[in-house]
Amino acid sequence: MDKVTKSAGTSAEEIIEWGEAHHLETCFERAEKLKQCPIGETGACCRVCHMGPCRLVGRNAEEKAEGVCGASLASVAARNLVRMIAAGTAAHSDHARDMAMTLLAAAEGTAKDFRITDVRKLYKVAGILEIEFEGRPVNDVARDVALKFLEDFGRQTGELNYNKRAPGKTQERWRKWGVAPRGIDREVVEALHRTSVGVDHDADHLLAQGIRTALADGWGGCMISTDITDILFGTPKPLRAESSFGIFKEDEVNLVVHGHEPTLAEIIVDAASSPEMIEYAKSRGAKGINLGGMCCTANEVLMRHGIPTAGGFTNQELGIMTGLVDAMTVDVQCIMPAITRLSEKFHTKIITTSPKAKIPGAVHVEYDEHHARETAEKIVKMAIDNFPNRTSEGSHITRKTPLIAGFSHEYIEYMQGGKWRASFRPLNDAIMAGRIRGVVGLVGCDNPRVQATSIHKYLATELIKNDVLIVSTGCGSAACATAGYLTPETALENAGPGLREVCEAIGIPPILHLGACVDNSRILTIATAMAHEGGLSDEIAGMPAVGIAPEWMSEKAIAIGTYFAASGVPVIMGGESPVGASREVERIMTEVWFERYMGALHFEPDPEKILAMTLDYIDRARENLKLRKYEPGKFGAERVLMDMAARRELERSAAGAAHAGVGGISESQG
Ligand code: SF4
Ligand code: MSK
Repeated sequence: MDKVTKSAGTSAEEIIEWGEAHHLETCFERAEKLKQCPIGETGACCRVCHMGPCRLVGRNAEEKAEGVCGASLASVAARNLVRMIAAGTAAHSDHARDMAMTLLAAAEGTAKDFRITDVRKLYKVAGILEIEFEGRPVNDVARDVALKFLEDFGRQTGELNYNKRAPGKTQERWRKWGVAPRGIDREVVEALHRTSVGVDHDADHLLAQGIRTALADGWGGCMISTDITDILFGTPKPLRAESSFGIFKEDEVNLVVHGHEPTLAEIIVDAASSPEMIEYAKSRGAKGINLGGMCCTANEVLMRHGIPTAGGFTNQELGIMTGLVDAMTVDVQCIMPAITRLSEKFHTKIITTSPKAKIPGAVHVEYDEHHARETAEKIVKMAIDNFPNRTSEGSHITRKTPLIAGFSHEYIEYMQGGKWRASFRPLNDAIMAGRIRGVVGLVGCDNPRVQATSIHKYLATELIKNDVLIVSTGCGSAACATAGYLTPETALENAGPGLREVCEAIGIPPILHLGACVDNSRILTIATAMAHEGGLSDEIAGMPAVGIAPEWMSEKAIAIGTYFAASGVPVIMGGESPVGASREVERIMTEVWFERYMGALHFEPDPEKILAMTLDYIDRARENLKLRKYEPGKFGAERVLMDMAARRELERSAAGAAHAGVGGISESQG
């Protein structure tokens, strides 16, 4: 795919061009100026000790090259990958730890601004963790859940609590190959130990620890984080919202929440809508307060409150260049330090909030869960006070696109049968009948090294045309949102005949936005539910399902890709392979992992090849499961899907429907 423009987003590209005309540099120019080191890019550089860095290059490097210590290219490349997995796992899991600490503080009454919002989800989680909940005070149950989760971080032996959520056969594979994760911190520490100078030198053995660490991320850190966030702030259900740069308002205070952690952002949502704050904003000349999001903090508040999103990773500098952002709070992960330098050219205040992350040039307002409201109000006031400093500088883009987000595991189950018949049966049936060819998780970052968001858009378009249902998270969702793909109309216009029928019957888009990066855990539990439902594979492995992160850039994406591969999903990552220097490591991650787990981790820069590989994996899985051969427009017999009206009718007639915790699409509060 030619890189025609820097971004495939129309508004993004307009801002980039405006910035170039005004001599403002962004990641796009820096990516052009700063070429990747070809040795490091392919995993052939080792710098774990000071006899190096050793660059293992040259003809026949695989057979001959060795570092000063004698390390082979395979062990160097494997070590590099395992270190990426460890860092990605640490990022998600440290976030999860903070969520568990917040849940504990809320349950014990020391974090007075937080409470249990979704008691039903709390009870569901308590049930999985084998914690008694019937007849007990909610906060007691929440405290026990938080403590049980915290055990997962420091456990030395045994297995993570949530390993048992995976299908039995998936667990058996992990035990057979010795990769069932024990404790989250233990796996990260052991990965770092084994990849330090002079320890583990067997590529396959090293990569097995990579898998164990990544599984601690997926079935540990990510899943814990998703569940606690749902318990504290509510399990998402579909809502309408908006995306792109037109979400910023000329006459209101624009405050952006950026990063990954939802805790402070949730309280900011509340504070910004308080009458006192709105009155204060008016006293400073604004008509109101407009909250917007960026990256995954955006996804968190979008999923639960419909707060509009300005987009994903590569949009963060562009948002500032609209000239309309009065303040941007940043917590942790995927925050470009360049935003503080750029903000100096505008009036935007960058506010760091995490005790773990400071950026030179930013104002630091430290958050802790015991004083959340105080901190949130201080930040909202700072944004308001900065509104009068706004000048006419900026690109002032007004275009925005509608979207529907908020598809949790629970809602997807509900939408297939209502409260009383919630199940994954209709989805499995639709796959078996060939109406839906397969399912793809289209996830991960957007990246200035390619035409940003273009590969997400290309694959989304082609996959739904081929009757593939897409579930998306993170900046992949933002890419689809800003392109206008997260609406039911997209199914009518672009989806193949089978997928279109399913989407029309249920009233859903063909791309379901499941949340932030940590919410990839929702895909794991959905795949597990499909396995339990029957008719397809009885484990995650063997499903007509593929994971794709076409523009990934973060170490977290490598951890995510690896935990999907080890859970039984073939995964294709875009871009050049970070272990491309070693054929042996690539062989292990594809052939050996496929034999053991029926998952694989491929790296493929060509979007057309990614598409072909994906459809091939799906069709081969269908064949192995002896499902009807996929033919567009030709379907086998299947049960009739309940449409929204039929579902409502069923609920009306059922006793106790008033207590239903999920329902139809609601309007955003954003
Ligand atoms: Fe070089 Fe070995 Fe040190 Fe790596 S560990 S930098 S290969 S000497
Ligand atoms: S924010 S990890 S750029 S998806 Fe979750 Fe986006 Fe990738 Fe960060």
